[in-house]
Amino acid sequence: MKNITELLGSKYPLIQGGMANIATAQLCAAVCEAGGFGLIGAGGNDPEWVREQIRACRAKTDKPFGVNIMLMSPHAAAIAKVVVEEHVPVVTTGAGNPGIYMEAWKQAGIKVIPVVPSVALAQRVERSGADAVIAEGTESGGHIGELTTMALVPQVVDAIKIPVIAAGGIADVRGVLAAFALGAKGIQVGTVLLATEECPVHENYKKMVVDARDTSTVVTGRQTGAPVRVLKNPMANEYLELSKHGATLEELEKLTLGSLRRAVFDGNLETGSFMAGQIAGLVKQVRPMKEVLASLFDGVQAYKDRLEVL
Ligand code: TUI
Repeated sequence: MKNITELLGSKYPLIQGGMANIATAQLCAAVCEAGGFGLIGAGGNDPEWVREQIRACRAKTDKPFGVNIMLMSPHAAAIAKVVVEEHVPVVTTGAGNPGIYMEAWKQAGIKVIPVVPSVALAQRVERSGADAVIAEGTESGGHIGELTTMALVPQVVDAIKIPVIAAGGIADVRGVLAAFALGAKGIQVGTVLLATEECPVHENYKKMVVDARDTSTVVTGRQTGAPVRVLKNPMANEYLELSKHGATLEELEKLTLGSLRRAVFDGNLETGSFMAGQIAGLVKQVRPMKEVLASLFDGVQAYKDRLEVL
């Protein structure tokens, strides 16, 4: 079996999360230059924005990088064409089943790595030709599934033959080792990348992550069928309060409209949705990207040797 660094063409077996509105050419190139595998996160943006970001990233790095397609986006089908036209080598997908695009992507030689929240979807995407999967636990930030990383990863590993990349709750050497102990061949991270000098979010977003504790995240949108993990703030509290009192879908959607952009671009602490994972409490300072990625992998062997196993 090909290992993940060969599949991706990166130094480390680390893939960057999709991170809508955050994973621009700037973040993607910084991840690649630091030895990880970066992505342009299409999020809810239109296809031409994605094309521009791909081209902007190519001007910043000669390393390979991919595109993450959020399948709930109304632009998903058009972006699925852009990645073929722009000869993007790797596509990751989130928030749905990429089945209908697989044939075109495989024909174009694109490596496809869907995010899966369950064994059933992992098996389905393996059958339709996926090259690997990202098993993402509910600890993650943003749109999430039900299962924890600890429960999901080994069950997916046992159910399929293609490599599994673990995601959700990983922010240091211990998380990396745990992922590999569960049978993963690589990791995907998001939250730990928010607290990097290169990450193009408002300073308030970085401060929210650095100041977070273990219990600082909540899940909004459980009732609407699109659960999203965010850092607690007045916006999240109001959302939860409204949904507890039987607010309609429309009222809830009105509240969240544009809230991710308000967090990322304006740093609006009251009305922004600051998506982040449960591991935010472990992230204590803003550091250069190279330092963050090196800190995830450089001490792995030493930590493994010190592990007391039973
Ligand atoms: O997609 C993510 N994380 C995201 S997407 C996003 S943008 C957004 N904003 C507001 C509401 C909704 C989305 C922010 N964060 N992670 C990957 C992920 N995929 N998590 C869960 C899933 C998933 C869920 C169900 C993947 C497939 C799936 O399949 C259902 C099916 O069709 O079988």
